[in-house]
Amino acid sequence: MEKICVLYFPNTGSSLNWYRAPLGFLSLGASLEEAGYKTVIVDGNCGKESELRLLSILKDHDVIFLGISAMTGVQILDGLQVARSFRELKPDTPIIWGGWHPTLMPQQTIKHDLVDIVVKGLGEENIVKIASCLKNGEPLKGIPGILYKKGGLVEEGPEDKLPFDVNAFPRAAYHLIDVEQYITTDVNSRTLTYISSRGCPYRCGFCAVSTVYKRRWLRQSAERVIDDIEYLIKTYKVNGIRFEDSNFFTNRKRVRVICEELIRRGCNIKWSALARPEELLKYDDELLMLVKESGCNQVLVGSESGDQDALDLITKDNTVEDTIKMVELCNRLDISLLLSYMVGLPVKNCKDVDSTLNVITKLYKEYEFAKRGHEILLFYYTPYPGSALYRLAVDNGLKVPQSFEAWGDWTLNVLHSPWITEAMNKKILKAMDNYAIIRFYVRANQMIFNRTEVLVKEKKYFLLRVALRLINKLFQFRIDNDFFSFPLFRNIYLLVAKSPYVSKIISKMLKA
Ligand code: B12
Ligand code: SF4
Repeated sequence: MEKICVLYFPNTGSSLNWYRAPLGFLSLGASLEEAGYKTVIVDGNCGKESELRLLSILKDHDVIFLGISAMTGVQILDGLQVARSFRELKPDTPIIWGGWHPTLMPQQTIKHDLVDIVVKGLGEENIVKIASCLKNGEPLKGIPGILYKKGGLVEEGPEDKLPFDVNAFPRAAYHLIDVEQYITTDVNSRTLTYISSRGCPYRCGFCAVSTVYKRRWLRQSAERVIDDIEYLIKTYKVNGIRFEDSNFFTNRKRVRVICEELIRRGCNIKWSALARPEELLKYDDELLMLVKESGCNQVLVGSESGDQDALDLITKDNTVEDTIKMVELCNRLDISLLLSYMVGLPVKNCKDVDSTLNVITKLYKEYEFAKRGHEILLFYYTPYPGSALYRLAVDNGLKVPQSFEAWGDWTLNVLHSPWITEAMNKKILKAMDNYAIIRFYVRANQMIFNRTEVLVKEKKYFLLRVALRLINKLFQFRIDNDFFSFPLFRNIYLLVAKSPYVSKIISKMLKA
């Protein structure tokens, strides 16, 4: 029987709209395949079938290892559940954990019974070395960036160095997943996710990226990026790319070549990417027009807070005004925006809450958010391991989980800031509710009217169109008048968001 490597990407507990390809595993899978190892990826986000698929694969194959990825939070719990079943089926096969959480808390992670090896940081090179040792029955000694158990003790390999050239990694192995399951209508009717760089040169105090990547930004060349995108267009008929880079716009020269080549090669796609406002604000008009012309139709910004003291505390190196200027810029370019904010930072008198809610209200009212399809996400500040602010919070008495498993409950939807009063929290929850309703209307508006030309033309959806137009008028009235009580449409939102039947019909319609 052929020996295979199995990679399991645990369920993230996210809604349908956040459905993305497991890019880390596509990259690991490509490296393993290049080295001659047959690799299977199972994604726990693809419904009940993934569990059955995993079981049948395990029954029919000899497995070299099971690899599991985990961000801090619910992925740990789903990953452990799968690891438990795996251990029963294949008690002698090692279970390797990697990804953000094991990288940030390796010592605690390796202590768990269902963890045999921890890989820290980028896994492309070490996973191949581990596969080779396991397949040939050789010791793991000397492999950099890993922790493993031997005779009941934990051994650690030498410090791993960050790779200097991510271009050397083979192209992400999209063929290892059923790509159709990951096509969304995010930025165009057939949108797929892709990443063109790793890491980030900035130093935001709440974020672990700068810790893991030591403030380095590892980028693929513009040529490599365009070749990959052309491949995705040709192979999967993709017409939209969502770049998952922490910062896409950092290097102007690279952005220019990517945009020029997208146009020159006639790629004809729409795309979205993450940006820091002050980076884009420095672009000249000609480059901005190129960005727009090459298909950029959405920019995602971590605005984080509407309070300057909070932004300074998290060393965002950005101002509240930068976000507002960014909104003005995107309105001028007709590019939609997704702004992400958080409240509950450890600032004096919790003043970040009011300032942030005020800025969001101002943006909704004064900058045509609904009409332009701009969206705002509001989260609680959640201290994540590996960040400077986390260390500060722990020093100041923050109670953090004491085991790998316990980190499974650490999510953005739970308030972790003891300094937020109950009254203040009520206000935040109400705002979160209102923004969720607003986001639903903005999205429905965008998807039905702007992104799916077919639907707009089809007569049979006439009534749906009229209904949505009316809902949108009402919703603008609500924003303008701060009127969110009587949440009739919230129920519609919940019905659409939660009912698998309704969301199935909607996604079918949108893909039509
Ligand atoms: C896409 C994404 C998501 C998607 C994930 C779905 C998917 N299919 O990928 C969604 C939207 C669901 C998501 C949710 C969340 N995310 Co997120 N997400 C990202 C993002 C933007 C890209 C991830 C990615 O694809 N990277 C590209 C691949 C190539 O890199 P990689 O995943 O790191 O994988 C490499 C290594 O980590 C390693 N590796 C990974 N897994 C494994 C497993 C094994 C066995 C081995 C050997 C190696 C290995 O090798 C891979 C190749 O080098 C990153 C930021 C970023 N740019 O990386 C944030 C990021 C990972 N998310 C983060 C956070 C905080 C979250 C959320 C908590 C909240 C939020 N606001 O998004 C939730 C958590 C959900 C949960 N607990 O389950 C943090 C992670 C912090 C942490 N401590 O975990 C990041 C770094 C963002 C940040 N700047 O803080 N996220
Ligand atoms: S929040 Fe974004 S810009 Fe700031 S360090 Fe993290 S990845 Fe970089």
